[in-house]
Amino acid sequence: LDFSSSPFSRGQPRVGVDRGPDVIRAAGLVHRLHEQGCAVKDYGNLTFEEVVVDEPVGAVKCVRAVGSANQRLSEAVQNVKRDGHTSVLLGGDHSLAIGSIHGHSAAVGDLSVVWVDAHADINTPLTSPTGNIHGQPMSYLLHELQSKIPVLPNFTWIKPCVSAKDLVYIGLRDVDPEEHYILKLLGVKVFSMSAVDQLGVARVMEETCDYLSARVKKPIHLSFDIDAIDPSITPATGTPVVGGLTYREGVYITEHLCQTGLLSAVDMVEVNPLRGQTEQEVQSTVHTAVDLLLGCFGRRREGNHSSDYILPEP
Ligand code: 5AB
Ligand code: MN
Ligand code: MN
Ligand code: MN
Repeated sequence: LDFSSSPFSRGQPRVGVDRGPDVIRAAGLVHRLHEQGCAVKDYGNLTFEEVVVDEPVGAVKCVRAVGSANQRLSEAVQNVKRDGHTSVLLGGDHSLAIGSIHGHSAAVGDLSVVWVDAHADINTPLTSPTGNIHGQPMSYLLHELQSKIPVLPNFTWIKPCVSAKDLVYIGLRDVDPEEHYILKLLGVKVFSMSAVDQLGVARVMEETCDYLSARVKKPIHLSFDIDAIDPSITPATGTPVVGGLTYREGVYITEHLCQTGLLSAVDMVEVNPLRGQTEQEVQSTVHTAVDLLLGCFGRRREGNHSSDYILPEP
């Protein structure tokens, strides 16, 4: 596994989400992955060009900064994938999925994307109610929306690289009307929180993987927004929404995707330590993010042991 972490927050207005990578590291992520037998290379935090003048373009905020940071990130992810490793992105806000998914696809070709989030993040620059790019990343990446995206400064390098049929959402419960229209128009597979309630998480994951591997088995990109989990467990995030996934449902999703053997890149985004009311709220959020990542890379709740373990003789 190779980490690209991106202390980047300009895809949304709240301070602190740029500190996500550092608090996730401080919780011992790399050490715990080592302990479970993963070879981990941590590239440290990417540094981004400072964009001083970044006036809104139409209603969209921080376009130039988001565009240039994601271009940098895309190159980093491409290098990781060309070296044959699994890419892990620690964010930062969810606008970083643009560079992460773009870079992943540029290196390996067609992908399946599993987007776990309270939100669909599929507003176009022209439908966005807030102008925040963390609510828009999927719109830049989908082939089917290409004709709806205006030319934006520092965004011209982005090539749409995901087909609507290769995208599955899990956990949605706060979808803008324009986003709902787009999801229906493109026929995107969505497991909202209602579907999770109805089917249970095990069936949701079975159907997700059946759906994605119906044609060919493509590498999976998991983009996990921590606000998918219920804010009673992960309150330290910028746009919490009640009624989310339980800790166990979240971990089950990661265990299941790990077992497909197809997990090729993972984003863990929107952890914002400054949004916790107490240290306990921050720790609960960060530890959940760590456990979700451990689940992606082999941790099982039944227990694990290495294949060369030998029982000690008396
Ligand atoms: B997040 C909203 N749909 O477009 C918008 O946290 C919220 O990455 C986006 O999922 C939330 O601004 C973005 C209202
Ligand atoms: Mn979200
Ligand atoms: Mn998101
Ligand atoms: Mn959020």
